[in-house]
Amino acid sequence: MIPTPRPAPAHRQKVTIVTDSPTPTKASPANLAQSRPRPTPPAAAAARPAPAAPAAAPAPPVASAVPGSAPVAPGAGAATATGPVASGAAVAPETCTGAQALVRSLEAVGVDIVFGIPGGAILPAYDPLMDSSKVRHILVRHEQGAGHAAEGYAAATGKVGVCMATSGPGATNLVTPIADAYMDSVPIVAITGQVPSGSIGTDAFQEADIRGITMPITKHNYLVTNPDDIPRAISEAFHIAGTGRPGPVLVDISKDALVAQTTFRWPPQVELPGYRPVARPHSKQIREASRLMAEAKRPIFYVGGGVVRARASEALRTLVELTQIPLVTTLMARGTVPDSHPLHLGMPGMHGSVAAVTGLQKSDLIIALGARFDDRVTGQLSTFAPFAKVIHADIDPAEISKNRVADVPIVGDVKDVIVELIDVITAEQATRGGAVDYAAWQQTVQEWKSTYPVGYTPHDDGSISPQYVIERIGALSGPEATYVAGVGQHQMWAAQFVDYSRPNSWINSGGLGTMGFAVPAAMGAKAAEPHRTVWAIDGDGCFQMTNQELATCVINDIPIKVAIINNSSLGMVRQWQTLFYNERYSNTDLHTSHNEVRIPDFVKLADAYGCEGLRVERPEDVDAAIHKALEINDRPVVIDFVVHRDAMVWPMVPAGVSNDKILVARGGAPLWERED
Ligand SMILES: Cc1ncc(C[n+]2csc(CCOP(=O)(O)OP(=O)(O)O)c2C)c(N)n1
Ligand SMILES: [Mg+2]
Repeated sequence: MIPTPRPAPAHRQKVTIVTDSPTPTKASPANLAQSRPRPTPPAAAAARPAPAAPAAAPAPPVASAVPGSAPVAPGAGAATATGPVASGAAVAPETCTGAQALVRSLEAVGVDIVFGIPGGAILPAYDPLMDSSKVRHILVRHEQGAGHAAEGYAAATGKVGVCMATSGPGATNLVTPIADAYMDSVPIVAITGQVPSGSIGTDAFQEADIRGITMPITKHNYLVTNPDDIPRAISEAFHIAGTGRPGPVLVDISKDALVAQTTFRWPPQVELPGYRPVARPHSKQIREASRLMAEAKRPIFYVGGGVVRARASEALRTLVELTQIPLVTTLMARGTVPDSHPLHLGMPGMHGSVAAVTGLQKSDLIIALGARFDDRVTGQLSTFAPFAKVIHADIDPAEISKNRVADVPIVGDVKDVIVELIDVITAEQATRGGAVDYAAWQQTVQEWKSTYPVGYTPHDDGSISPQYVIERIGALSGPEATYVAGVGQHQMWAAQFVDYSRPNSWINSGGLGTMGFAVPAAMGAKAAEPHRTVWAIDGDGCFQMTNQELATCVINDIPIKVAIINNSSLGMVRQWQTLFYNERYSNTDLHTSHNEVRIPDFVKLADAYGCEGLRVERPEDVDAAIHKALEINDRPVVIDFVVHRDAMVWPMVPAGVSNDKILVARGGAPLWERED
């Protein structure tokens, strides 16, 4: 049976709240965008449009709470279904500027680091920021760096990351990281200055309708023009970003609101009547899921990034032990269950392991936990896992049955889902007198795993295999390190050849695939967790997009380690040209290492920034360079690993093709049993 995919629902979990935005004076496209109705998710109580909030919210004497949510520690709980609401101690009302109210609000929600760059419209906020003893501002070199750093901070800790920029170009430079955070459900709050409210809609200097621009790529966004609204907007923004399905929230504040006098009151009254992100999983659905698991002969856990965001890894490991069902972890979920676990089949998808891809493909029951049936996982959707029934658990109802119809949909925090499954299955096992026996299936997947391990063939010309470099970085740095990747071949190798066993130890740009993610995101992760070794495993192409943040790292004492996997080309694109464009290498040559041409010379560049720069060109020197990098902790280290430029990422399912057609090498498909 091949399931028919349903059309995608309108949109995922979003919040619509109207603030006291001024009436635009001009019908510019931007203004029209601002007033366009937002798509409403289907049947999602969490995303029902909320009524307009009053212009100025009266301050209650105690912490207000969003209905259905419980207060938790400030800044904490990115993935909890309930989360921080107007957290922080109540303070006596005090007269101050809107800018001071902003800084006090950030302090009150527990912000410790803001990544940003000042400019005209946000300038008033930077003055009181200088006096804050709680909020450390890290001056980046490009706003994109601020946004990815906020993402790295959030992904490493689970807390909400914060970035700040001025209006116009400052704000538009944040668009890529905001989109990135939206795709990967990363909780960040972006604060931008806006031109004075009286000038909005006039094409004023550095005016851009950033609220309109980011409407489709934020979970929610605000334009605040009344200083009295600043504490509420900040409080709500952090709550929305960090609860339910996490995501980015933008708070755009007009300059006059920052400059004007207000009375700062904390906690503010939160006005989110339509936002109820928590749904406890339905017990009937849990029982139904457990029944399908007991009946299945070839079940498999399809574990996605939602499990990481929900901090559900421990619970998941218990569920896996209890059921003895094999599992796969997606690109976003690496580390949720140790790669070394015998039931772990690896990563599914376009560059997944044969066992993981085929495990899903041949299963009769997929238990999807915090995963979204992304096209990179399913391949050609109509031929994906044709024999499987689907249990799909996700906190965002819009994800369920979006790409693949779920037989048992479960809306809820995936941690609750897992815990409740454990309870029900434990009780069932007690009644039945033991676990369901999946021995035949376990043996089958083990055979795939041992016959087709993810591996590579070293080149025999004395050059370095990129996979070897990454394997050694992982082996010598260990599971407590954090590994952040750019986008391209090196990203896939970093997902394949480092052994992950800790959730949050692997940070990458999965959904958007943003080149330039690694250096700034590693900076954010290291600033958040200075005690950890943080590697940016980057491509020579990606590195050239955001390496300016090495200056930020040097000046702010954020000693990340960068491994440039230098194949002198836009390797992933080149790989496609090799395979699908007759080896016609149109515009993929970067001239960063081959034929002794080094534009730029990464070692000199590292040196110019004040980093330690090293170059490695022979396999026998790889370990020594990694050891040296691990010993240097007073400045960033950049290693230019010059690798073979024709190495390719395998296995591969070509785009748009059935996962049955997985290739382990060029022209090489696995040899299946005849009946398969
Ligand atoms: C901002 C952006 N532009 C373009 C692309 C398309 N793209 C995907 S991978 C890739 C090549 C990356 O080159 P490099 O960083 O050297 O990594 P490699 O594949 O060589 O390891 C390109 C251009 C992208 N993902 N992001
Ligand atoms: Mg490259």
